[in-house]
Amino acid sequence: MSDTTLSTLSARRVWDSRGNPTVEVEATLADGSTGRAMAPAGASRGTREAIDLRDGGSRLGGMDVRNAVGNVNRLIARELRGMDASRQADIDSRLIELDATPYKSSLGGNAIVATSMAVMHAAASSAGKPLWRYIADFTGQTPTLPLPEIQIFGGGAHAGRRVDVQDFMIMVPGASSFDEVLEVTSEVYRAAGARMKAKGGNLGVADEGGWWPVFDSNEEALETLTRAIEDTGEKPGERVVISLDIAASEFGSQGRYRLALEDRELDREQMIELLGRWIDDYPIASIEDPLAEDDPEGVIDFTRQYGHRIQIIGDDYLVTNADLVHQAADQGACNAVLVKVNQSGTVTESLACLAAARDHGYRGIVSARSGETEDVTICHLAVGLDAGQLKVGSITRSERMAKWNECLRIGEQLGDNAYVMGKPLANTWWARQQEENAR
Ligand code: 2PG
Ligand code: MG
Repeated sequence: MSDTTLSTLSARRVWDSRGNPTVEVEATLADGSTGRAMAPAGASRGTREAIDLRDGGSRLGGMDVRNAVGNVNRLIARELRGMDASRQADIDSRLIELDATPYKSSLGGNAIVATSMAVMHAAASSAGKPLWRYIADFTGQTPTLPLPEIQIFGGGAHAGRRVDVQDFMIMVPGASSFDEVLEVTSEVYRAAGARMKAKGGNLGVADEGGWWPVFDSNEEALETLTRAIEDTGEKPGERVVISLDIAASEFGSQGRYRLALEDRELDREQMIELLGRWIDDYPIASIEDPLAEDDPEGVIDFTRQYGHRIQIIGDDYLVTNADLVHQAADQGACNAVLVKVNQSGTVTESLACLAAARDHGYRGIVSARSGETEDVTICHLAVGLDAGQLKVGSITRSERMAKWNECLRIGEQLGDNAYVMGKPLANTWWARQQEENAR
């Protein structure tokens, strides 16, 4: 007989993909079921996202999490004990109430998100279901595999600001299976590596496993990526498209954008014009955070001009916040939202964000952080919520591959429902290209 009463919660310090400490939580229920989850950590963070509790001081760059771990082991464990783990919304409300700050800075976003996810894992285990199935059942969604966005070149805050743009990624909406997406991506990654090698110098990788960006301009990276796609025998824009995360808040504010690599400063209009030129010249289907989070005017203007042509994702701009998604929809900013559980801080708030996106016809992209672990919870969320897309970083490094490989396993469990490719990108550059080709 399953008894989903939460009996114990315990946290430990573990380490993430950047060698920084992070929080792992284990939840145990009265029936003996257990669940475990780890907090990821961002480098390019929105100002309105949940704040991780770090100890400060000189050790470990001030990044230690002893206090956050202590908060779980003492306060959170005591306060949540006896609650029903199958009532995720109640668990998360209690966490929010206990923290009582706008950005979860008192108990720590890291302590809270690991707890929220660990409890969900334990409840799924008690129900005898894989997590994706448990999530689909309690949200009423049809589980489907997401379309991956996979990084080929890293940049911005993930590569010592060697180039301004943060993520140069590809999507393979024309693939017929998740496995085919990974195969095509691996070929493009190799081809891009060969091009970098041919330029001379040593090959390195950025934080999320994409090639280290040794370029003289942002556009050279775009050009190289397009050529790398061609090197694999693909016609860019047909089966394979480009997706960018500009992460513009990292180099822009107050409507001004400083491109350090090219040593020039653009105003809002010039920045939009530059992105527009890229959209015209390259097979770009999606752009994330095209303008800074403090530049709603720019984001709205960009969406008005290009929202019918490409997917425009709000990450730092919307910080996985349902209210901000409603507001963006009212104002005509973005047409998609990045969903990072640790940005909102709890599973329930992330679900609310995706529900808000659905209300407005915005697409949802579940996303990892640049500081990651082997935790694969987000794969199950993307599948169970039928989010449509998943962004995890590159196709190297095990904290990334753990997630892509988990999707392959889930795909086998899903059987016929495993096919979702193409659906989330209707109306994009790629879709229009397909229509034109068909004519
Ligand atoms: C982003 C993420 C992942 P970070 O900006 O989308 O690429 O980066 O986790 O550093 O915020
Ligand atoms: Mg981003």
